[in-house]
Amino acid sequence: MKLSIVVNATPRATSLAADTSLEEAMALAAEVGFHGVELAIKDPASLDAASLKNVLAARGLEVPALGTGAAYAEGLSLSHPDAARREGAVSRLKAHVDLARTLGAYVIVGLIRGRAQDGLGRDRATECIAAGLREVAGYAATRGVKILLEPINRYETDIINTVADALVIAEATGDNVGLLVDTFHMNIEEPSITGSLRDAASRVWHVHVADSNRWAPGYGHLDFQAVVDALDHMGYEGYLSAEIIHRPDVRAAYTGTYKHLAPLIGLAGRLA
Ligand code: LER
Ligand code: MN
Repeated sequence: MKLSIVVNATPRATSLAADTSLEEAMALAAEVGFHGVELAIKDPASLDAASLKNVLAARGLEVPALGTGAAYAEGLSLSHPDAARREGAVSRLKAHVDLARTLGAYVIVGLIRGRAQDGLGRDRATECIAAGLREVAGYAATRGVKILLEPINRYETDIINTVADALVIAEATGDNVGLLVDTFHMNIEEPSITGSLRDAASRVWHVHVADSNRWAPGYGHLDFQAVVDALDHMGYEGYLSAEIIHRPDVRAAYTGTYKHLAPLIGLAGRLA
């Protein structure tokens, strides 16, 4: 397994990353020992893929995944009551796929799926999410890109809250649609975090790590040894990607994540 941390590739795309320049975040991630940075992006059109790739290579960092949730705040979602906004979400996701192809990354479908309570209700919202995902997955398949559907806890959205919910939709929408599981959401929604991981094993392609309070691993009461053991047992070789509140400060969030997780995945602690 490898370690990454979410960074803002466009300003304030997510509050669960440092509010610094991309350059500063990449420098700190490389210094601390992360293998990659997961990029939270508002609109990929504002990024120059080729120069981004060069900067990442110079730092020795991979990009496991692109985060797309900022589009929801712009009024774009796969389950928006307005068809034009749904199409806008699909177009935005296709732009992410184009960038993901250049960077060798997954594309995340998290909050961009929307909320049933935004107007369509559960059944119609589910249909629209599945239709949008199918279209994006088809576009992505011809470009060798994979999509990640993320179950998100009930306080952030009212649709696709559990690993089982996401698995049904992923299996119905494409061979290149897998799951991003997030320990913070699983701690709220799953009866057993390790049991749910095992149930979805073959489609768990990416993992967000945050402790029970959404601070860095080690600051709350989640058992990351048990999570890593379950992932190991499944043969998971992907990333543990920290999507966390950066408290008490940015450096502590980075170093705390690394110090807590590196020994669990057999990395010689660079910061020890
Ligand atoms: C996105 O990965 C996520 O986990 C959401 O909680 C962000 O709002
Ligand atoms: Mn997440």
